[in-house]
Order: sequence, then C-alpha cells, then structure tokens
Amino acid sequence: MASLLAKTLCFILLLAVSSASDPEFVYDDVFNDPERDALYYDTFPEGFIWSSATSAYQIEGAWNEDGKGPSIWDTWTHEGGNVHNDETGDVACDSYHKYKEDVAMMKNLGLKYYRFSIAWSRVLPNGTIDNINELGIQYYNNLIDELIANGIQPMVTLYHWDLPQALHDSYGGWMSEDIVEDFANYASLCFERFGDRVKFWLTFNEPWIISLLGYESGVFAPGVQESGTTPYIVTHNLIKSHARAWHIYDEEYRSTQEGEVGITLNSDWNEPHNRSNPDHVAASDQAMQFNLGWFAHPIYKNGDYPEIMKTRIANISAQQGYPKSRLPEFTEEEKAYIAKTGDFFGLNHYSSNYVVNADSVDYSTPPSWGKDANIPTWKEEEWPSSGSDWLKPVPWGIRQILIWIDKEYDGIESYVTENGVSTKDVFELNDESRIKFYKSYINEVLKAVKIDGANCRGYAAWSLMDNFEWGAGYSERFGMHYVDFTDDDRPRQPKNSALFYSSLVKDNGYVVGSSCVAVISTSLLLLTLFSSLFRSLC
Ligand code: GBE
Repeated sequence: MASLLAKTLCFILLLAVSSASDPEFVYDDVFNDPERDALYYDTFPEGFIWSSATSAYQIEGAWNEDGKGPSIWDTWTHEGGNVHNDETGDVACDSYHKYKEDVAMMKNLGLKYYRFSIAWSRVLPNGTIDNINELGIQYYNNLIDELIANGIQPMVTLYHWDLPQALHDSYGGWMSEDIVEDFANYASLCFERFGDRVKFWLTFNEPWIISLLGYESGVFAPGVQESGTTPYIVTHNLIKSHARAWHIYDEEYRSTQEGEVGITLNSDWNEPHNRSNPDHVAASDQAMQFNLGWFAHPIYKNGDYPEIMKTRIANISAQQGYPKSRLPEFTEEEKAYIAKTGDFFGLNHYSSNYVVNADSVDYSTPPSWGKDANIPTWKEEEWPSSGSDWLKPVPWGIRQILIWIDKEYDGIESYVTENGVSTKDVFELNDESRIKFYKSYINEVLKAVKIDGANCRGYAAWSLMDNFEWGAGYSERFGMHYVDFTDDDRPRQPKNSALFYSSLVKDNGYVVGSSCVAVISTSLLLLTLFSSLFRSLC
C-alpha cells in the first residue's frame, strides 16, 4: 500500500515538473528553438507604457472640412492610379467626427496612452504660420481633452507623411532646405498650443519611408523618382528639421512643459545568416547602419552620418563619375547642433531578414540607396505569412533589434512606437494570427527588457483599428478593431486580438497560464491528500 502511494506521488510530481518545464511555443511549427523561442513568463517593469497607434491621414477623413488644406496624400490618392482600387483617405475611419468613440475603445482596452499624429495642413492649411486654422486646432484640443478626461496620455507625432501640398508646390517640400523654417514654426505652434497636455512628442514617423518611398521609388506621395540623390537631400532636410524642433522645445518649452521629444525610425532586423561568420556579422551591422544609422547616428550620436555610409557613398559616387559624394555633408556647426537631439528612441518594427555579405559592389548608374547599401537580404519561405507581402512575422527579431539599439546608442530610453500585423480584407473578428503575432512579439520585447536589460520603456500596437493602409488602401487590415468601410457610419467592432491585448496589458506581461498553474496546484493538492491518507493509514 505504502509503496503504491509513494509511486503515485512520484508520478504526479514528475508530471508536474515536466509539464512546468515543457517549452511552450507560439509558432510551434516554425519557431520552436527552446533556447530562443520558448514563451517566457514574467511581467514588465512597473510603469511600462502600453499604447496603441494610428496616424492622421489613415483614420481622420474630413480631408477638406473646416478649413483643412490639402496634403500630398490628398493629391496622390485623388490623382488615381497610385493606390489599390484608387481608394482614398477622404473619409477613412471618420475619426474627425468619431474621436470620442475611438477614445472609448482605448478605454475599454485599458490603455493609458494613445499615439496619434497631427495633420499639418489641418492646423496650417498652406503649411505656413501666417494662416492658422483655429478649427483644426480645436479638433486636436478636443481629442486631447477627451483622452485626458479618460485617463489616457497623448503621444503625438508631428509628421506622419502628410505634407501640406502648398509646401511641395512652392519649393519642393522636403527637397528644399526652406522646409526647415516652416517645420520649425509648425512644431513650435504645436508645442505652444498642445504642450500643456502633451508630454511625449515624435517629430517624424519613419523618415526612411519618407525619403525612399517618396523620392527614390516614388511609390508613395509625392511620387518623385530621383534615386540615389534626392533621398539623401530629403533626409538631410528631415534631420535638420528634427534638430530645430528639438532645440525649440529644449529652449522654449521644456522647463515649463517637462515633456520629451524624440523621433520614430523603422527597420527590419537583419540577422547574420551565420553568426560565426564575421562577414555576415559585418553585413548585418552595415544593413542596420544604412537603415537606422542614417538617421540615428546624427541624432543620437555625433551629428554626422555613420562612417560606413560616408565612405561607401563617396567611393561609389566617384566610380559613377560624380564630382562629389551624393551624400551631403553637415558643417561642423550643424553637427554640433544636431548631435544628441533625441530624448528617446522610437522604433517601428514589423519583420526581419537574413543577411550575408555581398560578393561585389554594383557601380552602375543610375545610383540608388540599394546599390549604396549593397546588402543581400531575404526572408525564409517557411516563415509565417500575413496580409502584406513585405511582412513575415519573425518574433525573435524584435528582441535582437532592441538589443542592437540599446548597445549602439548607449542604453538610450526606447519605445516600440509601432508593431503589428495585417490580415487580408475579410470580415474576421476571430483574428488568431494577430493574437499569435502579439503574443510572440511582445514576449520577445519582454525578454529584451528582462533578460538582456534593454532600456525599452513602452509598446504601442499598430493599430487601434483597421485604417487606410497607404498604397494598399483598405485591402490590408492591421486593426484590433474591425471597421466596416462600406457603411457610412464606419462602425467599429473589437476583434479577439483586442481582448487578448487588453488582458496582456492588464497583467502587465505574462503570468503563468492557467494550464501550468492548474497542473502544479492540482498536484500539490493531491500530494497533501495522499500524505494525510498515508499518515492515517500508518
Ligand atoms: C508603418 O510603416 C507606418 O508607420 C504605418 O503608417 C503603416 O500603416 C504601418 O507601418 C503598416 O504598414 O511597393 O513594396 O515598396 C511598401 C511600416 C509598403 C513600413 C511596407 C510601407 C512597410 C511602409 C510598398 N511599406 N511600411 S512597396
């Protein structure tokens, strides 16, 4: 009797121990390396910021209402031929009229932060400070007040791609240095009018996309195709504009408003295909410098572009017969002004690649950023897919990119300002694929913070709701809420991912799931029962 009892006890204990240590995988068919991919149970540090993100052109609609001036995206979508089915953001989610509903959705999710952007041409219809549209200002005041009344702090992007058309028409927008003054006036106006309540500012969203999709491939507004030259000039002006805005805040507003100003950069992670091959490791670093470093090196380090960009572009330009490097130079004075103008690092991240070193350099013309960077990257066929060709979920990549940023920029305070996944345009509230994405990616952020010590302080899910997905129109959906774009009321419905995200936020991370807890506690209970039974028998 006693030996039978002992055996049973041993068996139950074994069961409990093995089930507690059995690795759990989110994408168990693809990413199932126990060291790398096992789900990690822990919570985020107290005060970790949970948010969701949107942008003005993608949700507001009301494109010409109450005095708003046109932006380059109004022109681009109205022109036809540039967007899936010639869809536009004319109405989008109609958030201009439905912002209270949006705020109620965030509140239901339990979010304490909301990342949105201001449409420059809604507050300054011509882009210039001589004509302020008070009705536009009123809209953002209403939104901000509504947020704060519901206990939600605004995180505001000043520029999410919707340049006032008038500035493009008058001097070529970002292609001209004249933009720096106009952006500075716009930023200053926003700090002045909204800064009493907004403490978290982002100057630009994804300048890499602005420069390369807007002025190199020309697949985004304003559709300029001047590869290998104009994108470098555009970036030069974006960086100068960022630095001006930061200095204005620092000198005129920081002491009274006590907020922070950063920028949001986007990049895939580029994983060395073979980590023990130094060429692959160098190629990975080169890829990261050409993507993030192009902007982050000047802003967070020394006011200048990464060395590898300077030498490569100078050399390739010379071979191509250019009298000087296609990469513009900052003066010493400009470098000093630009260096250290980021209070925190904003990261938008969606996917990853493998990278190896290139065999040779392509000196042919026309020049391009791609030839200058010259890094072969790819995504593995077997990696999971999504509603967007460019987005293959690779959860472990976000951990690596956060580590890279932490190391490269000396432990700078960082925020994931966007991360999320698309599904195709079908009515689907049970969005399992999005739950898997968030569950695995946020878990890797947790590992970066708790295991690797990366100084990441917050996470914003893209997106609060389905919205206008740029060139893809409404055909790719990133929302945690479903929006019916065929209904004039644009009704919103929570998807299952919204419930998942809100419970993760409520737990502030991953608490040991019911299955594991159940096995352990049942075993303990049985153990107690058996031992008292055993004692009474003896
Ligand atoms: C972000 O961009 C944006 O900030 C946000 O506004 C957007 O909705 C979200 O991600 C989801 O895309 O013809 O292959 O060159 C490329 C992330 C489309 C970067 C995909 C647009 C990656 C920018 C079109 N890219 N995206 S093409």
